Amino acid sequence: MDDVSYDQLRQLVGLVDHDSSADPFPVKAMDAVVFISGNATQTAWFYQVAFGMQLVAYSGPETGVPERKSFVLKSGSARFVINGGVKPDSSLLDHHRRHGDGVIDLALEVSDVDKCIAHARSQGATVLEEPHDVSDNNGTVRMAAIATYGETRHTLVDRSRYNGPYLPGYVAKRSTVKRPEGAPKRLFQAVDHCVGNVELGKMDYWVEWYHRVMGFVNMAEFVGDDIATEYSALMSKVVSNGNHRVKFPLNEPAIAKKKSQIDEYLEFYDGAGCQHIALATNDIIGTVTAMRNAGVEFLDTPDSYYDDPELRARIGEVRVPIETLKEHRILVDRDEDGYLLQIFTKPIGDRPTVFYELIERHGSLGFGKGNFKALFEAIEREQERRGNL
Ligand code: TYF
Ligand code: FE
Repeated sequence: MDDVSYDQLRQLVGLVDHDSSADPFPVKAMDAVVFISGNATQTAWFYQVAFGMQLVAYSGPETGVPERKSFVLKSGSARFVINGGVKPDSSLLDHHRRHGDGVIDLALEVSDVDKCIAHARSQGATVLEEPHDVSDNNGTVRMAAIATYGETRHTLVDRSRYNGPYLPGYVAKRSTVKRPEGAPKRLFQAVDHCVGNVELGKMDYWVEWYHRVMGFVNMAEFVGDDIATEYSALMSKVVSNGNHRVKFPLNEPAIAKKKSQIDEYLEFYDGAGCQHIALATNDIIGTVTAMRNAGVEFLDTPDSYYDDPELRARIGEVRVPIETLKEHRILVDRDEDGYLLQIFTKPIGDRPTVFYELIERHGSLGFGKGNFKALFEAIEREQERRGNL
């Protein structure tokens, strides 16, 4: 898988052993995170400069697609596709007018598109695109699509008979951006999880939908009533495929003392959608340093977080001194399986909607539950600065 081995992925995203032969909707991996941008040309440049991604493929007016431009970027096994409208009547621009920059498609790699669609349909899912083949001289891809929360979709892709740079119709295209001296070769190796924000009262509906339609299972970590009213202002559950390669936390707003960050998202995105993408790195310090040097802004964590003796006792030994984590504002959490390091960017676009997480796992299969209090307080400080609290 693009020079990220299964063993590396096991550590990076916390895989568990799973026999998928009886799965009703077997999912191999994320195929791509697909975005709409108000300016794909410049957004593709942003991901190369600030996220160190490599441009690998392109389609647009020059390749016979007059209505839109699509840039395909990679970092290890992670693939992003950035779409922008060219023709004023492009349907992409209608989506962008309403939601702004964001994720339109969490595309999944599957080995049997027809089997997945048959199962999804039998469970009441909305089929947006029937299974069909697309071909060029690099081979054939079988694809289909189903609707998930909001106006987000899951395209299903079987690329086992294809060896082009992305999909038929795309041409190979290389980055002209040079990696800064001393920066890591790659800033991240995989997508760890993709989080959906859904409307109040809809979280359990979507958790159940992922069980029923895609055979996903619940992961242990959740934010319940107790944490929600105390400080998080959100409820959250996590669903994943059998081996945890694909993990989808789902958040809904909670009625708490302050306006929920999820309500802020739903207001500015104008509905349910993808909130954050967590990127797995094996060198979070190198990654954060390179991204900060390129101008990416991260949430700030107060000194008191690092000076808290309870935290220090709970965390024990991690691969770097706590002082180093403090210097970079990286959060740390430990559970029975191991520990993880994580940090969150501020929203990356104009609207307070989509942001990123960097995560370095050392055995932990969690999502940083021990950091929720510090994290949600940091998010609320930003909400306040935006005048949305
Ligand atoms: O994905 C997760 O569940 C963690 C925790 O606005 C989290 O990263 C949840 C909500 C949020 C930020 C982080
Ligand atoms: Fe996360």
